[in-house]
Amino acid sequence: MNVIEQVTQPVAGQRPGTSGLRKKVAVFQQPHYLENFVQAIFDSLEGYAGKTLVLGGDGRFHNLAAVQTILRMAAANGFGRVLVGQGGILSTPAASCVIRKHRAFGGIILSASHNPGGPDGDFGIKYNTGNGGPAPEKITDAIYANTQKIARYLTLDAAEIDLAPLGTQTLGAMQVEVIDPVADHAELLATLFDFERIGAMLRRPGFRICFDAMHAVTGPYAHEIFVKRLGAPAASVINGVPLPDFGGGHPDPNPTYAEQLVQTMFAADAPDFGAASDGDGDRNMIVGRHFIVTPSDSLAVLAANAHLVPGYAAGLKGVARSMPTSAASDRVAAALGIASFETPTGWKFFGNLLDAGKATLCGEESAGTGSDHVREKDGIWAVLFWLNILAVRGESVEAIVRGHWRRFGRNFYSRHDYEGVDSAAANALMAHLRESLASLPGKAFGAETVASADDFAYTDPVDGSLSTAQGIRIGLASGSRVVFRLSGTGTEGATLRVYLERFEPDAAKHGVETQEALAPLIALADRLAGIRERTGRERPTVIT
Ligand code: VG1
Ligand code: CO
Repeated sequence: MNVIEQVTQPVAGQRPGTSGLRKKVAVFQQPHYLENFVQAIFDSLEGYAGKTLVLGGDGRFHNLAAVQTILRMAAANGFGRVLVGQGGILSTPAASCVIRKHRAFGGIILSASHNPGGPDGDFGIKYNTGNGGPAPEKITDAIYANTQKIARYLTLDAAEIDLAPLGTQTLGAMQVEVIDPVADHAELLATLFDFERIGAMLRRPGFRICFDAMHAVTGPYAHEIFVKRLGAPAASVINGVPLPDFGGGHPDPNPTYAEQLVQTMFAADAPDFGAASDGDGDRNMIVGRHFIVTPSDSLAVLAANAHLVPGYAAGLKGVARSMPTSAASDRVAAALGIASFETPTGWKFFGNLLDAGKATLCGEESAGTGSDHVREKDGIWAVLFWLNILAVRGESVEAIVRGHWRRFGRNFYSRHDYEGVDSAAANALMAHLRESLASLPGKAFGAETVASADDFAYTDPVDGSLSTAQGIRIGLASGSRVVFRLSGTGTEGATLRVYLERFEPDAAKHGVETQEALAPLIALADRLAGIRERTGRERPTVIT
């Protein structure tokens, strides 16, 4: 079988964002586009000859073609073995688990996560290192630099691999092992949670759950774990068949896009517990009967109840959250006497803290929670964590969250997204904020006074690396805050994210509706940044 050295030239715009490279499918289908990026990944690595690569994706349109391309390139570049999920499928947390368990050199995950799929949708690719986590900025910067000077890539003149049967095939000198995408992950999760107790709860007549896989990758994982292993009725999983276009939906588990789940959970005969996950299975949305749990609160509740869960009963080393995530988990960490960390947005920043044993739980306001069991956020893990807590405490989701607020106070929190905004207008808005930072402290806006204003910069406490320009933070004298960021995962125009947070210690005021509780902050954010004027939008596209 012949290795082909294909001449190519750089394509502009292959800089990885918050989580890998994401573009429209049509962009990825251009000649050499995917190949250039994959070769740029390999060229940024050293010492992989003869080693194992993990490969899989969320099953979206173009997944299968991309898997075949990458298999040929991995063989031509000298990998010894590829572990590929059956049918080209691996959820992001499962890929992380497989990399770690089989001590692979690294892995390539094909996903644009929560972005829509299909021929007109998005595709994505990212590289994870041997710890199972997303490549740190040092590597993504090197990949990007390689894409700008690439002149050739290596591939193989070979037939396609059959991804249906489990087992080993050869491709040139390389072995391709088609693996069960669910088995390793399910086995790991079973070591962390009390499956007996959760199973007993799920099989109890009268207790019902609804898990919405959104026609994305978690369908098979949910069937295996919730239905087969834990004994929940099959009807507990909805939209459980992965589809290349996610059934035309937007696989982002939030109150806007997970409409069917929200309707189910707010019906008169709603189940006791509801959840959803995203395209690649790393996010989670938790819903009680008539009650939505915000992701920031979810992280705090998991931390406060971790001692009830077998895998975490020995205690947490620390809790880490991304900067825009609410400080609710910090309050729990303080009460537990453990460290809390504030990192930039994106899971890659948690890797060092987890590897160094500084943090056990991590979370982001964007519906991502995870732990040191893998190096990615993990949707099914978060659902099992909640189910374990429910099984032990025997209370409703709502009662647990309200009790949490009474004990720790409530961090009212919301994120307002303005999607598909004109890029120039969004950049101008951010530039204007950056320019005004120095003049803001001391300024009064109605009842609020600005106490601090900066552009978040993060020095990694483990390797000392510095990441700058990670979001504008406006801290108010009252303790409330507003954060502005531009999304790094979109493929069309810009998405402005405005994060709003206010702490309320008084339990008598915890029942106020969130948007109402945050109304003065919402108005302040608009005055500070000129959102409506600059974007031409009267209101956000999505509120979470
Ligand atoms: C978003 C979220 C961020 C998350 C990232 C990847 O990034 O805000 O918290 O880590 O998506 O999640 P951004 O740059 O668009 O704000 V996933 O599930 O799409 O891989
Ligand atoms: Co995701």
